[in-house]
Formats: sequence, structure tokens, C-alpha cells
Amino acid sequence: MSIRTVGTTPFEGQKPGTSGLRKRVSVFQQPHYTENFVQAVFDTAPGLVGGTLVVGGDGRFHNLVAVQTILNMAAANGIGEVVVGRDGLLSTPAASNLIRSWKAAGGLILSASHNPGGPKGDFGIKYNTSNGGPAPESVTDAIFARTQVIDRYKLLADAAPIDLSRTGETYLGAMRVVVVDPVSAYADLMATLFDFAAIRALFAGGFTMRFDAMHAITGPYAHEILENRLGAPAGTVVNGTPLEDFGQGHPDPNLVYAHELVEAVNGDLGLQFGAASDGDGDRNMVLGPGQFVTPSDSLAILAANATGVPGYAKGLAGIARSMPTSQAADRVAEALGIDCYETPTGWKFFGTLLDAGRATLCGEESFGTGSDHVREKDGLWAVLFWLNILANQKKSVAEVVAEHWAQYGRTYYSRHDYEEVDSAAANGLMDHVRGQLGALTGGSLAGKPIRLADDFAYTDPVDGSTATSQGLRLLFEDGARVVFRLSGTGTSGATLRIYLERYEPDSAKQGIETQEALADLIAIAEEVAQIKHRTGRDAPTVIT
Ligand code: VG1
Ligand code: CO
Repeated sequence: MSIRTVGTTPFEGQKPGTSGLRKRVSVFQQPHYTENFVQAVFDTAPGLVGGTLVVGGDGRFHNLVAVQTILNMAAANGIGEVVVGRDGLLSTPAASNLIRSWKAAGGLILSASHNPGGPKGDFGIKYNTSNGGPAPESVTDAIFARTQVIDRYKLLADAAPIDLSRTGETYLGAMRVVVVDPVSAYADLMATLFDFAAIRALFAGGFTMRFDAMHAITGPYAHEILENRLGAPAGTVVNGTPLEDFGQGHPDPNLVYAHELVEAVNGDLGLQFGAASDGDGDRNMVLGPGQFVTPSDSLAILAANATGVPGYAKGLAGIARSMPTSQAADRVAEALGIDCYETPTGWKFFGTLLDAGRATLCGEESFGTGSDHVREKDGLWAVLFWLNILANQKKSVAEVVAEHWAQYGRTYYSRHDYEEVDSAAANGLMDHVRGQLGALTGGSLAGKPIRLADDFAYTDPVDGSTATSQGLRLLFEDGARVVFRLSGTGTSGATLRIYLERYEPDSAKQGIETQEALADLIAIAEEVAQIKHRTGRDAPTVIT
């Protein structure tokens, strides 16, 4: 087969600093667009020529088109071997696992995560490096620089699409293509980490739960692991067949978009546990009847109970959390006498800590939890971790949470999102807050003294790389915090995120409704940022 070189021109691609390219499907469908980005990766990422590349996506609209384009271009660019999920499917954590187990140079994961899919929805491509994790900024910056000067990409002429419907091995030109079962290696990995016998016994004893795959990628994984391997009754997994448009839903496991699950768990079905995952399977939401577990609390609770789980029986090296994630995990780390790291938002910042063996568990407030078993956050992993804890302790979710708060104190926590805000207005709001930081440090708001007000900057303790402007923080003397950040993953307008947190050690005061408990901080956020006036919104789009 001959190689065809197609002339092209630079394009507006991935913003530096983001882990991948995330745009409307129609943008990816433009001539040369997907090809330019893929070629920019092949031109810059080390080790791919002659090496192994993992490819797969969350099954959203355009997934298969992009997979075939990547296969063709990989062959034309001299990639040695591609490992691809059957039907082009791989969850993000499963792809991370395959990159590691196949010792691949990297992987291309096709997803826009929790963003809606379908012809009018979003698509995305992200590049992960040989450790299995999202490419660090040095790599994404190089990819971006390449997209700014790209003038050609390579295709295989006259190559037919590869049949991805069956596992097995084939060749595309000189490149080996291995079509693998997307689920089995991942399910095997989970079996090494968790006490499957104990969880099987839990289900055999009549424990009932619902896992909502939200018509996205975790359906096949959850069917296999929860129902086939762990014996949960058929029907435990709902919305378990990946659909190209996610059933026209929004595969974002939070209280708003997964409200059907929340209602089912709180309804009269007698369910003891509920969980959901997002488009690409790296997020998780867990809850019990009357007890939603905030992702920040979940990280702390998993850490506090980790030694009861086989994969973590030896204890944790450390815990890492993103800056906006609550400080609940810090208190567990302190009690365990281990380090707790505070990183900028985005899983890529955990990679060096995990690789260096400094952190074992990591978490983000945005429904992301994971460990050193892969280099991505992992939705089903978190669900299995919770099931293992429930199986060990024979307690309800609410009891586990209440006992945690009694021991460590409760961290009231909420995130307010204002989606699709006018970009200029959102930037103006951030500038307005930024301008007050100096005066606020050492001052006070609504009678609450402020220890520090700053623009969060981070120096990686392993490789010394730095990241600046990662969120505006108001840190109060009593440990309360208000953080302002603009999302880096939206595809239209700006999304303003406001993170609110307050610590309550007194058990007698831990039963307040969250928004009420945070009311003074919500008022402070409005006072400092003039949110209503500047966004033109009366209320957040999503409150978590
Ligand atoms: C959001 C979350 C962040 C997460 C990122 C990717 O980013 O807040 O914690 O790492 O999504 O998650 P932002 O910039 O919109 O706040 V996923 O599930 O899209 O890979
Ligand atoms: Co995701």
C-alpha cells in the first residue's frame, strides 16, 4: 500500500494546557481537522514510530470514523502496532490500563467525557503517554505548537477500513492491528484489587444496588463485572448499552443529570446503593438512600478504609487531591501520618506523584477518584471500592458516612456551576476578583478573617514543572474556602465554577442542609464577584 501525503494548513486546535481536543462533532467533521490533530500527535509524541499505540473511545457519534482515520494514519506514519478495543470501544481507565500492560508509547482516547454526544453534540481526542496518563503540558504544548505550523499529513492510499467487530490480529500495510475485548483485561485488573468473594457474598445475601451507565461506555464493563463476575441480579445495570448519542442524555453523573438514579435510590425499590459513571467511564457518583456522598468525602472515606481492601492492604503512600477538592482527605492523611498533595485541576497533575510512588489514592471534587492501578480516574473502580467497604463493614452508606464525620469532622462542600456564560463577562468577573486578592489577604469578609487570598500556582514536587492561574482562592482563618475557577473543558461560552467549603468538627452540628450550612460563604462569593450582575444569572445552572 502506498502512502499519500496530503497538504494542509495550520488550524485552531487544542488550547495549550488542556489534556485533549474537545469540540462540536461538526468541527471534527471539517476536512483535514481530525487528521491535522492526529498528525500533530504523531509528529511530536516520542516512541510511536515502530512502537505500540492504544486506540479506543466511548462509542459516541463519530467514534468509529475517527478510529478508522487514526488506524489508517498510524500505518502511514510507521507506527508498529495498534491495540484497539472491539467496535472501537474503550473506557478511559481501560485504555490507560492497556497502555501500561502493552507497554505502549501512548494512546489516543476518543471522547468528550461527560459532554453530550450525537451529531449535534461534542467529540474529543486526547493523547495519553506511556505511563497511561493524560499527556503533561510539555507534550500538549508541543502538539499545539505543531498544529500551528502543520503543512501535511500522511494517509495510506487504497486501504479498506479494518473490521473492528471481531477480536484478533490483522495487518494494515506493515502495521499490526490487534483488536481486543475492551472489558476483559480491565475486569481482570479489578479482580486483583478488590475482594470479589466478599462482594459476591454481599450480593448473594440480597444486597441490592443500581448502576446507571447513562447509555455510555461503562455499560459493558458493569454488566461483566457486577452482574457476570460478582453475581448482582440482572437489571442491576441500567442504561447499559452504549448509544452514539447517550440516549440524548447528558452522561454526567451528578445530582442534576443522574436524577433518575437519585430518585430510584431514594424511592421505594429498596435499593441500598446507587452509582453512575460518565461518558468515558472515568467519573463516578455514589449514593445510598438519603445519603449522597460528595466526591471529596468519597476520597476521604476510601482512604480511611483502604487497608480493608486487598489492593491497598499495605496502606497508602500518600493522597493527592485537586485544589478545589475539599480538605476532608487532608484530615485522613494527617491521621494516617502520610503526605497529602494539593494539585491543580486535571488528572494529569497526579501522574508524576503516582509514577514516583508518592501518592496511592487521588481524587477530584468533580466525581473523579482513582489510584495507582492506572493513570486515569476510574469510575467503576470507585464503585467496587465502595462495595468492598460495604461488604467488609456490613453497614449502610449513611452509616459509613456518619461514622466518618464523627471521627474526622464533616466538611460541608458544594460546587456552583454557571454554564455557557458569556466569555467576556466570565473573564471580567475573574479579573474583578483577582484585583481584590491583595487587599483581601489578612482582611475579612462578612466578619470572617481571611488568612490568604491568592491565584493558585503549583510546582510539581517530582519534576519541578509549574502551573499558574489555577483558580482564585479565598482561604479563611477557620479553614473555610471559596474558590473561583473557569472550566477548561466547555465547548461553548465559559463555565464559571465556584467551590464552597466549611469544616464542622462538632457532631451535633453536622446535620444541616448543605446550602444552608454554606449560606454565609455563598453570600461572600456574591459580594466579592458580583455574580448575578456580571453573569446575568439569578442562580447556578448546576449545584452539586
Ligand atoms: C472538569 C473537572 C476536572 C476534570 C476535567 C476532566 O474540568 O472540573 O476536575 O479533571 O473536567 O474530566 P473543568 O476544567 O471543566 O473544570 V473528564 O471526566 O472530562 O476527563
Ligand atoms: Co470523563
